[in-house]
Amino acid sequence: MRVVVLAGGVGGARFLLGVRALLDDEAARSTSGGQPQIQVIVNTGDDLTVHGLRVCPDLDTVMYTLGDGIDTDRGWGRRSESWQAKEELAAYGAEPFWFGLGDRDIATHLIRTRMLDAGYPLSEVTAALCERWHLDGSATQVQLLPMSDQRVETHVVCEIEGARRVVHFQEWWIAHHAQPPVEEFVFVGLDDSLPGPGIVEALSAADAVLLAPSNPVVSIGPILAVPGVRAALRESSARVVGLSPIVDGAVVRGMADKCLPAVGVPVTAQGVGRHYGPRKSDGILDGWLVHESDTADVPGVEVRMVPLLMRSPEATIAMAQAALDLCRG
Ligand code: FO1
Repeated sequence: MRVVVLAGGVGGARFLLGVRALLDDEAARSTSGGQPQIQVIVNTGDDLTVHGLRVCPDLDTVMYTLGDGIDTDRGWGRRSESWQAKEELAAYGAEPFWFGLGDRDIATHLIRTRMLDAGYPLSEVTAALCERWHLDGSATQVQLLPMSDQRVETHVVCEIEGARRVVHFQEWWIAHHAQPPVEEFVFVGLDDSLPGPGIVEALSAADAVLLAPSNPVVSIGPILAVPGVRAALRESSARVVGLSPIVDGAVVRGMADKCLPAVGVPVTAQGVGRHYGPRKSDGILDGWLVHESDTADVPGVEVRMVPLLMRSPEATIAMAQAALDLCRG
């Protein structure tokens, strides 16, 4: 079975652990012997350059999570991390002070930056980095596909201390705690971007396409905005099922509740489902999973209510099961 998952950072990475475990279980029980595959289309709009290093937060969060190197409390960066380099940089007065560069994490950025400078595209850099992390499950092959090899960066037009400013998403999110009211999110470089290698093929060959419970605006949004991705998804012969990131009327983690109003979408499971829209008309969804306590009427989309809190590996596997069941119709 070939499953394509569109994902951002922390929530998407956690969900992928459930998808991989489920496909491993199914492979162990089935006699067909087919090797299940997950291809993750990952948001790169969060990417930024700090201290001369190219950092890809969502790619790294997915890679570290599936490779079991993630710090599970933070949800990002490495377990058993230290911050010596960060402290030394601050002692030199080297900005930005607000970005947490961990000593172990820096090795990833050094290799990525060196390979990018040598002319390797981000997709090949990502494949090289993933070699070390052994993302495959006991039976399931896992491949990370950056949404584009061209740079696309999410910048935020917002008001800071009374002045209209445009800052990188990471600065808005980390330095300003997503507090400045957002006028607009701008995906810089989008017009010159192409779907990353393998993305159109993956969507065309998929047996199921899932939208992880990631931020619809700054994680799933940039992926769908890359010219050609949305069309390829709509043309896929697979059913497309999304999982609501708004659970029990609230955001589980992250800042989707600060992002959705900026694009005029209510912070509800129904609002996000309607924002994605039915594939039968000009949207992208065939199915939409909402939490058991939420209601959602999304015309043209089959809605099911299931537990959507990833409280345990079993709960996450059950979510993946519900999503694939809805894909299988
Ligand atoms: N998030 C923070 O809240 N503070 C940080 O200092 C921080 C540093 C950081 C470094 C590398 C990385 O891969 C992620 C990092 N994050 C940090 C998380 C990141 O901002 C978010 O996970 C995503 O970009 C939003 O989905």
